[in-house]
Amino acid sequence: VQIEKKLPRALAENEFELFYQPKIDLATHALTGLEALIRWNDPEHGRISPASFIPIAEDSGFIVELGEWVLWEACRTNKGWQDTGYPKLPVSVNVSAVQFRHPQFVRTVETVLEQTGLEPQYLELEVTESLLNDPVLIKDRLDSLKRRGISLSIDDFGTGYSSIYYLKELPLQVLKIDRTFVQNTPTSPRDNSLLQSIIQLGKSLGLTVLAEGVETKEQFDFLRQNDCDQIQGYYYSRPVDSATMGEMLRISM
Ligand code: G
Ligand code: G
Ligand code: MN
Ligand code: NA
Repeated sequence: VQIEKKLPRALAENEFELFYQPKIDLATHALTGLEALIRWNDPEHGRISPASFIPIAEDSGFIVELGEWVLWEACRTNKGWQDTGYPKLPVSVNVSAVQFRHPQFVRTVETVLEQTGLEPQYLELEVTESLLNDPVLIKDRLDSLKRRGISLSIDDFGTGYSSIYYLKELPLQVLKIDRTFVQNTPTSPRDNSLLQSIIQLGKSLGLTVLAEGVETKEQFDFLRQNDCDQIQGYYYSRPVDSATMGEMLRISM
């Protein structure tokens, strides 16, 4: 109740900020993209994790407005980096199911791209498996985003409930393996073979496979040896603020 009431004012007062975490190609070690992750700088309590306020914003419906702000901010910032002359990379934005189901969602995405001037291939949307249980609505919407050139990822893969049928039928490009499947590799043989199977599943479906939560060199090497395409995780970089991200882009040239 407390947080729910504070969210709209926090947005008006500019208390939200986007951090960015790089995605890395396993074969070349090159930067392949950035994930935008929201942070709340509360003047009273300091930095509050999205894990504690996103579910509240989803319940109250405020996520629609907050999610729109995230889209604007991520696209505007990415366009700014491109205009500075930094390498052009896609930025990915997490989209909650409530936000994705909103009738104006596709229109909002189009408006943001038009107004910021960011080309659609530089925006990627991350949706979770829970969304896939509404296949009719979802397929239409994913199709129209795909037609516009926006890339779509399935986030936290393995933690929700997904039907292989929908993974096959829906226009998705990237499968992001949840970090719980990575954390015990390569020391747990059981987890190793599970992770190998998920990578193979993703590849069989023609998807780019990214492993989340990679923290060690051993995990990195294991994933590379097992055909995973990309990683994200503390091993390469924590999520960083936009100034730090800009600096990482600059030195990557
Ligand atoms: O960044 P972090 O480690 O703390 O993220 C915690 C959770 O919050 C993750 O599940 C992440 O997907 C989610 N999250 C972060 N930023 C956003 C956002 O902009 N929109 C939505 N819907 N979820 C986000
Ligand atoms: O749900 P989603 O995958 O969007 O959320 C990403 C979350 O994972 C963010 O909270 C981010 O801070 C966190 N994260 C990113 N890299 C690592 C990592 O290497 N280890 C752990 N434990 N968390 C990570
Ligand atoms: Mn994500
Ligand atoms: Na995830």
